[in-house]
Amino acid sequence: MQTIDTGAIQALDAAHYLHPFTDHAALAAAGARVMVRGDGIWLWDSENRRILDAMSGLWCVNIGYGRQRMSDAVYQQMQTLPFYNSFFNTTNVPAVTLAAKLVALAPPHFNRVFFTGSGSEANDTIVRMVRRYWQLMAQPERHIIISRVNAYHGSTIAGVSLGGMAGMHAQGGPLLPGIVHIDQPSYLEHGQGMTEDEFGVVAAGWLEERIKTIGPHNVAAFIAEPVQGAGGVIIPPTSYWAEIGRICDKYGILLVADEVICGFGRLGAWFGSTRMGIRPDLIAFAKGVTSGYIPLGGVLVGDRVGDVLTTKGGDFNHGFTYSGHPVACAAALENIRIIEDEGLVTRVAEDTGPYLNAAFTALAAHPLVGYADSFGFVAGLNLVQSKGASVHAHTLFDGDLGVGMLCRTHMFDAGVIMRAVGERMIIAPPLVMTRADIDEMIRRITLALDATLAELQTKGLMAE
Ligand code: PXG
Repeated sequence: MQTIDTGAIQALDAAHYLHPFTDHAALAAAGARVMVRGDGIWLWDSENRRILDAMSGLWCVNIGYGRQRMSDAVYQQMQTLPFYNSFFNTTNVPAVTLAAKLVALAPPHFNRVFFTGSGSEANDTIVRMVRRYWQLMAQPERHIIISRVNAYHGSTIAGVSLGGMAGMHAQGGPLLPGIVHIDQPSYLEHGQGMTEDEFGVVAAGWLEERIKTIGPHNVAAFIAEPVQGAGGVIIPPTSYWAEIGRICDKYGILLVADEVICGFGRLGAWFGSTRMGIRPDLIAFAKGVTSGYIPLGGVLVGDRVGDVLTTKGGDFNHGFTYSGHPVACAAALENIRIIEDEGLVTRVAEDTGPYLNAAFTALAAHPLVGYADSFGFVAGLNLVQSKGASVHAHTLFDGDLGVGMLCRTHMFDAGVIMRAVGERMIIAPPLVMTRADIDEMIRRITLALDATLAELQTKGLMAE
C-alpha cells in the first residue's frame, strides 16, 4: 500500500488545484479529502479509511472500481492506436464498433451516434443538432428549447443555459438565448391535494401551456432527464412521461432525453427512457457508458433527425478533437460487455432495484425522514424537522441551518458517501451491489441519521 503524505497533498491542492463547484477559501481551510484507491463499491482515502461509495463516484462508476478487464482493454487499445481523429473521411474500429453496439442497445428508431468527450458536450451537440435540423426542415423560426427548473444538463455555456440551476444562472449570464424553463414534476413541492398520477398530468400540462404561450411554430424541442439527478433525484409520477410524449407529438416538437445519469442500467434498463415509457428523438449519454473509467459522452440520434442530417445540406459543421476517441470507445465496449456478462441491467430491474426500494423506503420510519423513494438504482430521502399527517404536512428545516450538509458529514463519518441537495439526501450506488452490500449501506445510513438526529436534538433544532 502506497503511503501518502496527506498534509503535503492538501497543501499543494489548496495552492494550485481549482476544483469544480467549490468555495476555495473554505476548502483550503478544511483540507481536501484525498481519495487514493477503489475496489468494487469501496474507496480508500489517504488516511486508509474505507468508505462505501453510494454515489458511484459521481453517478458513473456503474461496474464498480478496480476492474482488471477495463485496464486491460484500455492498455491494449493504447498500444494499438492511442488516438486518431474522425474528421477528414477517417474512422477507427472501436468508435464504429461502439456506435453499432449502442444502436443495438437503444430503441429501434435509433440508428446513429455522435461522440463527445462529456455530458456537457453531448448537450451542446444537441443544441447544435436541433437548430440544424429545423434549419434543414426550412422552419428556422423553431428555435426555442424548453427545459425545466432545477434540471442539470452540464456546465458549458449551453449546458448551464439548458439547465435550470438558479445558482449557476446567477453566475453564468448572459446565458444562451432561446431557452425557457417550466417547473419540475416534484410531487413534494407542487403536488399538494392531488394523487401522484393526477399531479403527473398537471405537471406535464405546464409544457403544453408554455408551448401555447410561445407559439408552437417557435418551439424546437423539449429536453429533460427521465429522473432528475443532480436536482435531487426527482422521480416523476408514472403519468407524467406519457403525457409529455403526447404533447410533443401533438405540436411536432423534438423530445430530448438527457440520459447522462439514467443510461446504462441505472434505472434498470439500458436507457431510462425505456423504463419510463419515453420515445425520445435524441438521447444524451456520458458517465455510465464507460463507468467513468475514461471520459466519453455522446448523442444517440433517432431517425427523424438522423435521416435529415445525413441526407440534406452537406456538412454538419460540428465536432471535437476527441469525437470517437479510440481508447474511450474501447473502454465503453469493455464496460458494456461487463454489464452484459454480469447481467447488471436485469439485476437492477428485477432483484437489487426492488430490494433497494424496500430497504430504502423503510427509512421513512426514522424520526428525521419525512419521505423516501427510489427508482432502479437512484434514491433520495427528505430530512424533516417534524412529521405531519401527509408528506405535504411535514415541518421542513430552515435551509440556512445547513442540515443536509451536517447529515452528509455524519454519513462520511459512518463510512458511506451520500450527496446532499438541500435537505434531500441522495444515492446512486454502483450497479454491482449485492443484497448484502445494500444491507451494509442501509446500516451505515441509519447510523448517520441517528447521529444527525442526536446532534440536532443537542442543538435544540428538532421540534419538541
Ligand atoms: N446531464 C446530466 C443529466 C448530468 O447529470 C451532465 C449532463 C453533464 O455531464 P458532464 O460530463 O459534462 O459533467 C450531467 C453531469 C452532482 C453533479 O452534483 C452531477 C453532474 C455533474 C457534476 C455534479 O450531482 N452530472
